[in-house]
Amino acid sequence: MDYNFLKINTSEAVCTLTISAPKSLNALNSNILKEMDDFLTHLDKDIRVLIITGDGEKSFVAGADISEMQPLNAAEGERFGAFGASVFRKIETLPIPVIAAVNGFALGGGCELALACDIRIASNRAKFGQPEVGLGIIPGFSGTYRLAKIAGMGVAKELIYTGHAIKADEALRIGLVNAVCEPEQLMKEAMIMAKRIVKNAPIAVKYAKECINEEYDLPADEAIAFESRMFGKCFDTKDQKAGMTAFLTKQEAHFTNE
Ligand code: CO8
Repeated sequence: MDYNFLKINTSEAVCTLTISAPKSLNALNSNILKEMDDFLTHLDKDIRVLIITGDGEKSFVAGADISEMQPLNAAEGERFGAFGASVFRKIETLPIPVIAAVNGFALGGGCELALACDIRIASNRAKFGQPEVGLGIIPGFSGTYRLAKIAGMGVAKELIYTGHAIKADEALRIGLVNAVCEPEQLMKEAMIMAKRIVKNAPIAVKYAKECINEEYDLPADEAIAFESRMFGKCFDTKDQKAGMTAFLTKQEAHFTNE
């Protein structure tokens, strides 16, 4: 599929996906969501970290496209929401870490996109918010679910009921983002984080993501048992032997993703 709204750049196993619809501040319409879905479905197996960002200096993603949503009826609204949610779920369950590099407005669906990523790094110009109730709707790309998980129920209720947007430093304070930096440093910081991940054993990173995602909703005993099973599976990999042998022989580990 040819992409009209996505720019893709891969370097040293790190892929950067830039959402590009500058006229609408990268608002997500169904064509962009379809392109993202296709991109995620066909992501090259050699990619070890995905960075998602928005084109331009002003906006990460300014939400779902309001002009496309305005005429929808209930069934169409549900379909649009469910499709966007399924694309974001693909991001959340991708077998590699995904970093959101939030360069500007992350509002509505844009905030929800960032929430679906594993790690969020923001420029100090970024703004986060869920303004949906001011438009007569609620967050529809799983924001009511993930915002409460990531920032806590009290924060989620405040942000969603008020529609108030917060700056990056406040997002950092409430745990919505992992780090804040100068705008010029954003992609560099995201790349530093990505490379820290890439140097580790890929299967172990994949299992760690699966554990953290799966265990969150499980009762303690089931979560601990799940981790034990995944921990055991690591010993079936060549990379476990390579990593531990390298440590014991005081050499650098070379992982082969096996
Ligand atoms: N949708 C469509 N167009 C948009 C959007 C958007 N979300 N955001 C900005 N644009 C367009 C503007 O209409 C404008 O277009 P034009 O130049 O043709 O008038 C252009 O982008 C530039 O925007 P502004 O002139 O408004 O730029 P400002 O710097 O003055 O303001 C803001 C920037 C604050 C980001 C402002 O544009 C804004 O408030 N945008 C809307 C933000 C918003 O409400 N987002 C939430 C949308 S709802 C949502 O995301 C729900 C997700 C779940 C969907 C479930 C499906 C059913």
